Amino acid sequence: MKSMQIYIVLLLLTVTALSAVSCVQKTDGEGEESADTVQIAGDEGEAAGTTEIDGGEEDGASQTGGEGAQIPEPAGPTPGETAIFDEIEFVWIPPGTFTMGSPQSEKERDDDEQEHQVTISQGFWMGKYEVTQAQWQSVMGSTPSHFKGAGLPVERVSWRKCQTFVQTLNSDGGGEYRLPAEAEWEYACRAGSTGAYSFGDSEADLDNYGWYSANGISKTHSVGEKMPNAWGLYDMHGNVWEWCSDWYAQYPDGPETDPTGPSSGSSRVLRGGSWFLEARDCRSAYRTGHTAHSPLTIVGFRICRAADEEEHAPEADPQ
Ligand SMILES: [Ca+2]
Ligand SMILES: [Ca+2]
Repeated sequence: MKSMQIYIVLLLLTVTALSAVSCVQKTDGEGEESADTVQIAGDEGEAAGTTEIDGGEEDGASQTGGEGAQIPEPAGPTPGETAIFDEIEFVWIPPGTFTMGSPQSEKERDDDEQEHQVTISQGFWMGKYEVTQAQWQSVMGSTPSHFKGAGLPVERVSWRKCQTFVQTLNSDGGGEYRLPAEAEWEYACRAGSTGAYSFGDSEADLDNYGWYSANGISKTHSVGEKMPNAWGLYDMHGNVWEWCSDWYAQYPDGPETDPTGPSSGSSRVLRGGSWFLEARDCRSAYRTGHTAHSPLTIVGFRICRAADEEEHAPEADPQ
């Protein structure tokens, strides 16, 4: 009986050892990723800890160590986890419910920021940075920006041109890209925060997080130079204003789930303020609209990518 137990233990050890070996071998395979493999630093010197994904294949299991996991999300990626799709770096935005808009007590708020509850039912990927001129050049083959520099955010791109950018990326079949809905933008900007800015209410601290009229010295700046928000998104306050997919209008009354704005309108939503604008225009809740065909040197964008099936957390009920 005892020898039988020893035999089973040995058998288990052998199986464990063999699966460990096969796991290591998988890591070497082109484009093949085992469930717990994280490819670190490709030849372009990408940030360590980034999950490299090609052609829409995703393992969704990059382990970042002991921290995180405030939200139990067994199946999907964790909030703030990053991944690269089509050479653009994204951050995972988890599903959740938040208060969109600003309270009456918020300094210098506008009337179009009525507070209402919004639920984002599906996690999604959002661009970690504003789309750069290098990325625009690579997809569109053009250099429309007024300020020149590969690492600068692209500007002088109309809402319609940004749709063409998204459609071009999608036509390559790598994934489902889109502009963020306005609610997704604010939800991601806040990253759980409730103050005027993602870092709190202090205008004085904005200098650490964004380029605006007081520190922007009348130009755009390379993406990612300031501090990110809690989910690792950069330049959500300032640098270039960012197009959202919605028509601009007053918010409807009452709570909403996955809102995408009205079905028609005369201008598209801009969010986050810019190098040209005052601090109040960089607030998380601040919103305005601009005509879809008109490019400006203060306006750029970032894109989102829909989650693959297996990335949805099981709690995220698609209505
Ligand atoms: Ca921005
Ligand atoms: Ca406004």
